[in-house]
Amino acid sequence: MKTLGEFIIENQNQFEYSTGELSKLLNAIRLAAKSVNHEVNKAGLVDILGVTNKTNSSNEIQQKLDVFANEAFKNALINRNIICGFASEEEDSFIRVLDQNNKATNNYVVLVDPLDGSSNIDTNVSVGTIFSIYKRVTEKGTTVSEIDFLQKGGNQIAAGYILYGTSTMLVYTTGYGVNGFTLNPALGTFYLSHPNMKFPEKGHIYSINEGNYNHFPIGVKKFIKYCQEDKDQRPYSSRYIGSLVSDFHRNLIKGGVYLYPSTLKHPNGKLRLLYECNPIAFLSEQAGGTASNGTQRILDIEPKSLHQCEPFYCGTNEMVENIYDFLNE
Ligand code: AHM
Ligand code: MG
Repeated sequence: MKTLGEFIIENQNQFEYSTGELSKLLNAIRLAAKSVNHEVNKAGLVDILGVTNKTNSSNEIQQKLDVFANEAFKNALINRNIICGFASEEEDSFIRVLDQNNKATNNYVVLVDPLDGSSNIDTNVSVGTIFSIYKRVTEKGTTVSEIDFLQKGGNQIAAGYILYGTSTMLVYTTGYGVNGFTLNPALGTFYLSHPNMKFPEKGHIYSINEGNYNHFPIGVKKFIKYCQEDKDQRPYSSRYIGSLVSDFHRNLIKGGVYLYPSTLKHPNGKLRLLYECNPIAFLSEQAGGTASNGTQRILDIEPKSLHQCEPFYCGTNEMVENIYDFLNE
């Protein structure tokens, strides 16, 4: 079976800009993923469970593993002189990265959600990391500015996630389909286990935090009732882990849709456009699915701020279209 390292090298000529640079970058992500995986797997044995006394940019309490994962990805990427900028769900602002000559000569900026679904850590439920890579729009050599990060998702060069689940997987796309790699923990090597991942044509699963039902838009309520009807091949199954990466991964393999609409507490939805919606939307489209905020394709949205939220509907084409129709009736 092919390793992730071999796969990256074999496919590096797919990049029109620079070959080696993006490969190095993906290798740094692979390394950070292994380090976070190692730490996540020790949860319960060492003092890594629980919360810190800090909050992140969205005013959410940070878990200790949130902080560890953020540092792991930040260090792996910044110390290797391969990026010119870094932004994270756990940081208030973006970070400018300079080379040894005090210039920003690299081409790419990376955005991460270091530990998605982190409220699940303390109960041994799967969590993930999400990453997204763009080519800078400002001139090479100058320091990066916010516009390098506020690009629409359609500009992504690569995106992916690591799922720390029953097994650990790294799934990514560079715009040429989606490929999944499973970590062999004994060898510390990722192997290509899921080549060319595609959503099944028909989905039978819907994933939503139904506790917020009373506050959902009427179209979402109608969609839920539609899923529950005794008709055709319905009712569909309701499955919600509360970790986007895990819910998306299951829906990608089995066929389904993930919804995070506007709620009372989160009027624009809870998921962050840059760190969560865009990378998952890119993967989704590359796997033959769709991602929308209910009125617009996610990858067409022009971001206005680093931590902007959007309602998120993502999965098989038919199911997302169905939601879109109910919302726009
Ligand atoms: P996080 O990045 O702070 O963990 O938040 C994102 C997570 C998603 O992974 C998950 O789908 C959602 O928040 C769960 O939210 P809720 O508990 O409101 O259902
Ligand atoms: Mg998250």
